[in-house]
Amino acid sequence: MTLNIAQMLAGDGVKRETSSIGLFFVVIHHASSLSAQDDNGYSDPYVCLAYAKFGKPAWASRIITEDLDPVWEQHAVLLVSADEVRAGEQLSVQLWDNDKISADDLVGRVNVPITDLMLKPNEMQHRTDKLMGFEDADSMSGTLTWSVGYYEKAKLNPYVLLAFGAAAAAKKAEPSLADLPKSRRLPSLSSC
Ligand SMILES: [Ca+2]
Repeated sequence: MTLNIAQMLAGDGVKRETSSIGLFFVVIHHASSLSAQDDNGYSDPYVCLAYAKFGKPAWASRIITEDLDPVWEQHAVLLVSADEVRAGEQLSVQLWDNDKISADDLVGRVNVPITDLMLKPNEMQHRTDKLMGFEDADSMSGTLTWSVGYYEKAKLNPYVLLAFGAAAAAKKAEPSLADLPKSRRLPSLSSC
């Protein structure tokens, strides 16, 4: 699997991209023993990712029709900003049953505090979680197997910003920079 993180980020707004501190890379593998939400004894499950408290759904998987053990093997990227950390956000992985003529029904969800996921940056964790309902006390049938990793955003090198004429951004990245002698402000690009 080839990942082009820069390309994935390019689809999002520039403002969010610059205020982000990192990203979650999520792979939705499969679910097992889901509850049947339709009269035919099946569900038509799909997965949504969102921040639990304040976020709108940020990503949705494809819908798999009439399947209680669906396999997705789809990946998604969610940006993380300091706002989410300050708010004590949780990453919410929600399974829904698609319905054509009525509102979709919850099949189950997994909520994980993002600070827990940030404890081990830059590596993927493979996990299988029991599904919960809307309330933490509500148990739903089935499990979700997925992987998640927090990847820190690379810090911009202020010397490179200076070399490209972005003095204000360089000063923001490294406030002491303006005090350096001029000869030290123009390094070769090989110092990146
Ligand atoms: Ca359905």
